[in-house]
Amino acid sequence: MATKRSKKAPAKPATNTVDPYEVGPLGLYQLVDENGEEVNPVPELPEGLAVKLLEAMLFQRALDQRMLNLQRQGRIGFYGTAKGQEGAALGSGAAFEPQDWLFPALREGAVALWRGMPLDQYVAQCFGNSHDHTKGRQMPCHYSDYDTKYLSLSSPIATQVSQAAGAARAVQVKGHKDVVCGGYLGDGATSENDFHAGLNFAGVWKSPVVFVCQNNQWAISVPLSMQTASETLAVKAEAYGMPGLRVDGNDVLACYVATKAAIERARRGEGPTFVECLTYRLGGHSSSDDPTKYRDETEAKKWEARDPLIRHKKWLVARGEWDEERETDFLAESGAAISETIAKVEAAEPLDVETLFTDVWAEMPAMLKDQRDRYVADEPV
Ligand SMILES: Cc1ncc(C[n+]2csc(CCOP(=O)(O)OP(=O)(O)O)c2C)c(N)n1
Ligand SMILES: [Mg+2]
Repeated sequence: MATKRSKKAPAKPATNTVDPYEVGPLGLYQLVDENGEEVNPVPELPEGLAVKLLEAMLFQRALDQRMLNLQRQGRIGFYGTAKGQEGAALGSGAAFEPQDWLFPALREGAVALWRGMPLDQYVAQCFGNSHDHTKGRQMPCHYSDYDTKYLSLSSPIATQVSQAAGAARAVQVKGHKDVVCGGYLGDGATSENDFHAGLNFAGVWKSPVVFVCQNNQWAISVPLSMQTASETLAVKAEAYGMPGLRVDGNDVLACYVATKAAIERARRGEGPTFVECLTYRLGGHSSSDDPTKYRDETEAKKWEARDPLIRHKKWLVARGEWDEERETDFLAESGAAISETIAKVEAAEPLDVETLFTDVWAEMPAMLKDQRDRYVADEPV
């Protein structure tokens, strides 16, 4: 279990910090508590990372609200926010390196931006117009960016687990020693066949993969208590012959450090790890959902007090690395950048329907060519 330390003790070097692997699947690895105070020494972090993480979380919260507004105004068709889960998504996502391949679920769009996918592509994917480099072929929130090795979410839940496991095996077969794959999933996904198949396969092959489960305690209207009788989700990993880590998902630094440890282990050739980030979905499942129909809002209020943004901000303010003025400026700049991007992207032309016929085959088969030609000539297809 995590050990307590005096509030005033200075951050110690990495060697003196608690090892997330020692905390294990039944404990809860935590560095910073709800008051922004260190319960375990925060190891030395890359220069500027902690501030960058706060900025990314603030940016994502602002972006999510704007995108949800667009959906409410009928300007995009669907949206799923990460509200309350920014720490789990960004803390884990920031731990991967540019050469790693990520297979995200619904709430990791912030990680695509973190890895360098341009904001206009994020917004354009939700509009699905001619500015979208994925050509409107996916429903919103299915960002995909080859340059940053961030692959499109497949809507069937838990497919990310088997996809990441398969990609990690391919990495081994091809002998790409320095590459790790990351597969994201939710708590609900742990009841799917792909979860079993993916973890089993990765365990057997000791593949370089890290599974990150954002346990937000709800799978649309199904609570965690109806999802599993296991004590934790992390403990399930042991049955597949891999370690399971359980982390406070609203502690962005704990998520970063634990995921980093898992990635480094995989990179050393020591095999997969399953990381459960315990968090809470503060908003609805998606723009199609109203959580007040099935959950007690006092529960959500309790988790609002554990907001990952507030906690991390308190930690940074106490260290003199953040203040209200800086935040006001940052939010004003972010809001302006988001508005400018939305205006630019929304103005793009709709996609030409002819694009439906391209990029499916290396060489278009005669039957498809015929259908396209008849479509263009306005004849029955
Ligand atoms: C195989 C499959 N079954 C059902 C659905 C419908 N569905 C979409 S999201 C979801 C719940 C997902 O819950 P969880 O895995 O906890 O992820 P969260 O949305 O909470 O992040 C369900 C049942 C689906 N997309 N795929
Ligand atoms: Mg869930």
